[in-house]
Amino acid sequence: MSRELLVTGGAGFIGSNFVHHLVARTDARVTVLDKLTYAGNPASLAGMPEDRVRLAQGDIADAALVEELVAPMTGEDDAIVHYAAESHNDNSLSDPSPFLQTNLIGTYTLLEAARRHGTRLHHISTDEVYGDLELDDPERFTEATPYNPSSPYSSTKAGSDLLVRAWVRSFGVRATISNCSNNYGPRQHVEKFIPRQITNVIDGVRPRLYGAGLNVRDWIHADDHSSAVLTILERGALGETYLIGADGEQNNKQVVEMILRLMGEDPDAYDHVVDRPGHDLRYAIDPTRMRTELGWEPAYRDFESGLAATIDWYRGNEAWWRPQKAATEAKYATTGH
Ligand code: NAD
Ligand code: TDX
Repeated sequence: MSRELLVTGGAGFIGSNFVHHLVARTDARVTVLDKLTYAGNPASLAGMPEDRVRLAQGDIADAALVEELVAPMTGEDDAIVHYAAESHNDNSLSDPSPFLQTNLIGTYTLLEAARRHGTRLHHISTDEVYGDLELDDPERFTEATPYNPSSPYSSTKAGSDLLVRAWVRSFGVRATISNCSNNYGPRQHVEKFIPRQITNVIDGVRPRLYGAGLNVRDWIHADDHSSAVLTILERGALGETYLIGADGEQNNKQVVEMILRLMGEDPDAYDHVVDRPGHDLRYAIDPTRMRTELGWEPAYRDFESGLAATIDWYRGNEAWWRPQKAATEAKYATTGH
């Protein structure tokens, strides 16, 4: 019998990418549990076969609903793959409350269901739990780096990781954790840096760079994140944490200039705007463990060509992003970003 997976947050950017990946590479049957907040979009699951993927709209913090979905998952290989989260740092600075509810209480609710039923759980987290690095720091983040989150978003993700670790140790829950660097690719919400700038340029609006733009992010294509998560599900050791990255460090200024150049515009045609409070300077992942212990390798090795393909996707899929664009920019206008 094929494995059953409960993918939380599967109508968001990275969770939906994982569902596409599963359908193409495995015979798994998938239930997506997603609240369909402003960040969730059922159109991201368009084309998925109905006999393999079903969408349950609901909240991961709804214990009765989670119980109903997890109880029948009795196969040894069945698993919860937990992507659902409030995911945007800027939103967490305006209103932290949904971040505490979803990222902490939601994760707790899933852990309790996994504990009751002995279900495997893989928890998706972020490199932001480690805080930030200096630009010239020779060390990158590893599985041993101490937690030091900066924002309401990253502190609630850090808290969710610690809950998973405690449920492993105290209750023997069969769980793994992955902390990934910044993702890019199709179907990312237009609030995030890369799609915001691409869609601004499509609209004839100048890209907006926070502060001096020297902050560094370690970009990985979402397809590579998905292949890494599937690798951990198949070969990861229970109780362990894996860091996922693809050696993709770029500063924000370089990324904006690359977008403008790839879109046929003057690479200097952007504006510096007010910086993000508490803005992390640099993230960088050392992915050695994924490569040496699990034999995983990223497929996208050239950021510029991955970015060009992402630009093509936004050009060709305006119907997917257009409905969110005006409201997103109206929200940014209230903070000067
Ligand atoms: P996203 O905001 O695009 O998607 C999040 C999804 O979760 C949405 O579909 C939303 O409707 C759903 N959701 C929110 N609250 C919910 C709730 N209470 N119950 C059920 N569903 C709910 O986010 P993303 O960028 O796809 O990130 C997915 C995961 O990956 C998050 O856990 C995030 O912390 C992690 N992550 C993201 C990145 C990145 O670069 N975007 C990097 C590393 C890790
Ligand atoms: O308009 C912008 N201009 C700008 O300069 C926006 C939206 C962002 N930025 C900067 C801030 C960051 O240095 O670009 C960088 C990337 O910003 P975001 O896309 O907001 O991502 P970040 O804050 O780095 O967090 C992302 O990566 C880690 C995801 O949103 C998180 O969910 C993930 O955990």
